[in-house]
Amino acid sequence: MALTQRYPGLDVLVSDPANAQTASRANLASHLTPRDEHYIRTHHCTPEIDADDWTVSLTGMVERETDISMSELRCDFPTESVVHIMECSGNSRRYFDPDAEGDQWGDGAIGNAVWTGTPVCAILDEYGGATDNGLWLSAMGGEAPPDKDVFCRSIPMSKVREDCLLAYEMNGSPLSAEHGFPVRLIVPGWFGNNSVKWVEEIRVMEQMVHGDEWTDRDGRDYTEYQQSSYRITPAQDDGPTRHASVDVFSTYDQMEDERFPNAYLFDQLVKSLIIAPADNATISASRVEIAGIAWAGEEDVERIEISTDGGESWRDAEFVGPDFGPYAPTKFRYVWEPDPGEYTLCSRATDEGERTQPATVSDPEQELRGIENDQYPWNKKGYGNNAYLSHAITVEVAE
Ligand SMILES: Nc1nc2c(c(=O)[nH]1)N[C@H]1C(S)=C(S)[C@@H](COP(=O)(O)O)O[C@H]1N2
Ligand SMILES: [Mo]
Repeated sequence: MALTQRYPGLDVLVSDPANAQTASRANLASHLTPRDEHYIRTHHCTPEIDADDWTVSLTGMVERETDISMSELRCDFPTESVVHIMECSGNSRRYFDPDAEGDQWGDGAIGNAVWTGTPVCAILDEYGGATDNGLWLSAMGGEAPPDKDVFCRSIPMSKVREDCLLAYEMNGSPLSAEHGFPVRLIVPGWFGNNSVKWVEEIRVMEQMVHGDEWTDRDGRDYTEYQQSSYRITPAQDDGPTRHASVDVFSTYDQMEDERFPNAYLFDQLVKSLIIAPADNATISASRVEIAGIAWAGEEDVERIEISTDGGESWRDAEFVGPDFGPYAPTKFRYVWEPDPGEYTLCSRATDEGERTQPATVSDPEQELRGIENDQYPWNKKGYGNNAYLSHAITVEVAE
C-alpha cells in the first residue's frame, strides 16, 4: 500500500525512501502525536523484517558478546517508557535562504510519542559491558543495502546510561515498519538522527566511529552519518572536521567551543511553535487563545513569550499541564484581545541555560558557527533552524 494511504496524516516529500512530515501543526496539539501523523525520515528503503528472526548483536568492550533475540529483549530485562518529542535536525530547512542541501522540510518533521522498550544500560550490566564516562555506544541500522553507507550513530556512554532505550513500541503499539520495526534506539531529548532504527548491532567503543577501520568496515562506510552528515558546516568549510571523541555533548555548547568548529547535532535546541490559531486564519472573536508547544532538548523550557507584532514587543505566555516528563513538549497559552487588522504572531522560548530562540537565519557569508546577534547560523545542510521569524504565522482579525 502506498505511503500516503497508510499515513493519511502525513505530507509525503519522497515516497521511496520514505520521507514525510506531519501535514498540519494541528496534528501536534494532542498530547501524543498519533503514530500515523508522526513524521518519517529514512535514508534507505524501509526493510521488511521478521521479528522472530531478528537479533541485536552486543559487541566491543563487553565481557560476553552476544546476540539478543526480540523475545529476550522483551522478557529478560526491565521495561521502561519515555515521552519524547523528536525533531529531525533538517526540520525547518525550507526557511534557509539561499536554500540548503536536502529535502525542503517545513515545520512538520517533528512528533511526540511515548516510546517503550529496554533500557540499554540493563543490557550492558547483564553482559559486563564497560560503561565508564568517555566511552561511546555505536548503534548500527540493519537496513542499508550492501553497497550503501550504514546508518550508524555513536552516543556518549553517559547519555546511554542515563536514559537510552531499545524501543519496540510507540504509543503502546508495535513500531510500524517505517518507524523502525522491530527495534530502534531512542535517545530522549536528542535530535532524531541519533535514534537509530532497525538496530542490528550495538558496540561499546573507546571512540566514536572514526578512522579507516570505520570508513571501510567490510567494504562499507559507517562514519558518513556521524562525521559528515549531521554537522553544522558553514558554506566556506570544505567539510566538517572529524573527531575521534568529544567531551561536550550539548549541541549549544559545542557551537560555542572553538575546539569543535562543526557542532554535532546531539541534543535538541530550544524551539517553539504556535499551533492555534492556524496560519492564515481569519478570526472574528475579540478574545483569542494563542496556544502552542515548546521544547529544549536536555534542558527545561524556562520561559515562553508571545509577540503579536512580528517580534517588536513580547508578553509572557503561561504554561499548561499536565507534565509528561523532561522530554515531553511544554504546552503554553496566551489570551489575546486584538483590534481588527493583520498580525504576525510569533513565539519565542528560552531554556534554563538562558538560551533564547534567535530572530532569523544568518546569511552564508557571515560564516557563523553558532547563534550570534539574534541569528541562527546558515549551514550547508540546513540543520537545526530554531529562528522564531521562520516559524511566525499571519492572521487576520475581522471587523
Ligand atoms: N537505520 C536508520 N535509522 C534512522 C534513520 C535512517 O535513515 N536509518 N534516520 C534517522 C533520522 S535522520 C531521523 S530524524 C529519525 C526519524 O525517525 P522516524 O522516522 O521514526 O520519525 O530516525 C533516525 N534513525
Ligand atoms: Mo533527521
